[in-house]
Amino acid sequence: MASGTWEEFFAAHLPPPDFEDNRSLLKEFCERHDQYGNRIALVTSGGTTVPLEHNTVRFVDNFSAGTRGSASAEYFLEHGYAVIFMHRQKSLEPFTRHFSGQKLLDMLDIQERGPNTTITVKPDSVDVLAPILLRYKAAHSAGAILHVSFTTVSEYFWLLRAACECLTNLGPRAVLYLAAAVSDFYIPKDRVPTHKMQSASGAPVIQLQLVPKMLAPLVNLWVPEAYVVSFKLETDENLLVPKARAALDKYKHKMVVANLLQTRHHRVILVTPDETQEILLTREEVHAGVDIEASIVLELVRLHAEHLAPCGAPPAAP
Ligand code: 9Z3
Repeated sequence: MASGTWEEFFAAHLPPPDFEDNRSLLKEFCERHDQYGNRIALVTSGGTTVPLEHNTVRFVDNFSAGTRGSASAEYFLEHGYAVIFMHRQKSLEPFTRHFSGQKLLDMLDIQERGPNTTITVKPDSVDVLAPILLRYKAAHSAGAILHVSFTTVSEYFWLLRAACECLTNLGPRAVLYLAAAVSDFYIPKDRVPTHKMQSASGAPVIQLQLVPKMLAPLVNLWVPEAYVVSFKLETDENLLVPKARAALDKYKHKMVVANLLQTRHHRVILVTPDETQEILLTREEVHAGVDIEASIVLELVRLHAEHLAPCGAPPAAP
């Protein structure tokens, strides 16, 4: 089934309730960093949902834990970029990603002596916690990171377009790193029931419609000068590079990071108009907890600097 246009999608879906607040935050953040000539990376992260009911009990989800986006955001900060971290609510976030589950509580000791309770970090955990805490504090006290969150696919698109509108003034200093796993399908609003679907009514027949490809207006209209990087997720190796290259040919942006669901944490392929470059972690590196995102972002920062060089911009901060 053919998809509607992106204009029709925005016309049919109201902006989320917190949209104006987020738009003001994005505007302030971009204007402040633009003033200083900083580079900004918009990192999208996590999966979008497609609600099956307006009062949503059930939804279709896109797979993504937010590992790629949250780790990459940290590396962009390390390279001197300001970061807009646009993420699925409750997916992994920069810095706190290191302490998911019970990890943080396991690092603490508690002593109860009479009315005084003291909580301390276990001596052998200080070495783990300190460097992360320092980087976290530095990023936040410098106002270098802004978090905005989405849940549904339409919330994602409203935020993405608003972020682009604010980033467009930065021209080529803006990087868009679109790692979020975005649904290709949705249910048109007028076919979504208000209340929870009842099993007594029998098995529901749900027809999904194609989401319009937002990369086209994004690259051509919203941020025509930005350095745009999209991600291609496949499960079949044979489709991976051909589909990544097809996307690059179609949308004419700067890079597609291609990855397979099964191997995404230790292998990616960077596809640019000029080359196809594989990044592969060794077994030892995986074991030692090396983030593949460090290498992806390093290469991206290098290419972005090359792209900026003709504009006379200084190289990225180390
Ligand atoms: C990705 O391919 C990301 O690398 C992952 C990261 C979602 C695999 P995790 O968050 O996983 O570390 O668990 N993102 C893009 C997925 C996507 O929706 N791509 C679209 C497609 O493949 C194009 S924009 O068609």
